[in-house]
Amino acid sequence: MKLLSGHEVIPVEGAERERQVKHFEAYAPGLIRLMPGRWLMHAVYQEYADKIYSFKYKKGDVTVMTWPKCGTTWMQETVWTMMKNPNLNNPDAQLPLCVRAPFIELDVFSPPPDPGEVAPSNAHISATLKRLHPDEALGDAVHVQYAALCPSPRVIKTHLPFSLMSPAILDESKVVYVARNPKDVVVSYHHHSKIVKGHDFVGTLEEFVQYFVDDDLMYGPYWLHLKEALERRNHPNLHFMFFEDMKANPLEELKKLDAFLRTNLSEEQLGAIAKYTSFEQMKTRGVTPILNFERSGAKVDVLNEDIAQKEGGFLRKGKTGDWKNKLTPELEAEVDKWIQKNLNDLDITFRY
Ligand code: PPS
Repeated sequence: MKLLSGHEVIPVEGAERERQVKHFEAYAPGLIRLMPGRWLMHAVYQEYADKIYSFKYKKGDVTVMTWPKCGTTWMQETVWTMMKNPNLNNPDAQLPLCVRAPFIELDVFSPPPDPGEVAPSNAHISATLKRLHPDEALGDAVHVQYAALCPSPRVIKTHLPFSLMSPAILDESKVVYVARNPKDVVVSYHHHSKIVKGHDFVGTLEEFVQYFVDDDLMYGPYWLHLKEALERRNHPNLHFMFFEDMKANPLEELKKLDAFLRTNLSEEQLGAIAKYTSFEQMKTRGVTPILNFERSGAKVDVLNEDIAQKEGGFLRKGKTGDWKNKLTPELEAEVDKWIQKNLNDLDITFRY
């Protein structure tokens, strides 16, 4: 099967599938590779891929694009606040993040249990859709449909690389791309894959690191994702930034974002937004990457609660350099070797 993006869909089979399902118990329904690129996705992605690729962006829309665990949620909240809540008094700020800033490929992680049905974890999105657009029949890609119906300017989240998104995205709208030190990414993604039932990772950190350096994690490969963004770095509608810079000096980064987004905020407003979007304040408000189930009161079972209680939830630590507490010297050497091999062709350096 060929996607509109030109990628060939190759089912993951045999020993590779067995290995993945042994370590990621939630991948039993099937995985696919998209060629070229070897992008790894849930098999169900092929049902949504063309809708995502054909999505019509409008002037003013901003997509926050990152590889998983590079700071999407932080930047979604920051960009949404700068654009829609600059004085921190918009009551819509209480709504779950994915209602305010749709996660365009979230259908892949919450497909309908049966045709015509809505996954319980999508109930709030379909309810919002029905409330705002009572005459609109619900389609099978609820999140794409919801994103399409949200009024512009929209803030949209994706972890997909440029090559799987509309080729017009940068000409018709803006993209904020966030890169993060891969050592912190692998530690954060390991935690995420254990707590989120959509992955259900049951292996060791050593095994997880091996998946990372072999480009075998969901949404992989990390370097190609980054490379596709760096190739577009000079496009005026792309803002490329680092998690580490945002952590070290949020006000400076917000000033750059302000110029990019043309939000024209004062230093005082930006300072207040930097505090409002700090790790501590976002954690207190319960702003999570996927859904605010706790706050919406929905009983949806997406987290392995015991692990989340013991080791932290979605907003785990929010630090730079936490890998130093997690990676053994052997694992660090393994990741360093992989970084050296791949950084050679890219004109960037990572802090920490
Ligand atoms: S996801 O699930 O892939 O969308 O995750 P993503 O949002 O991209 O990245 C999650 C990591 O970002 C941290 N985070 C923050 N750090 C600092 N400040 C703020 N405000 C903030 N918000 C989220 C989050 O804690 C994850 O990193 P780790 O290292 O696991 O704490």
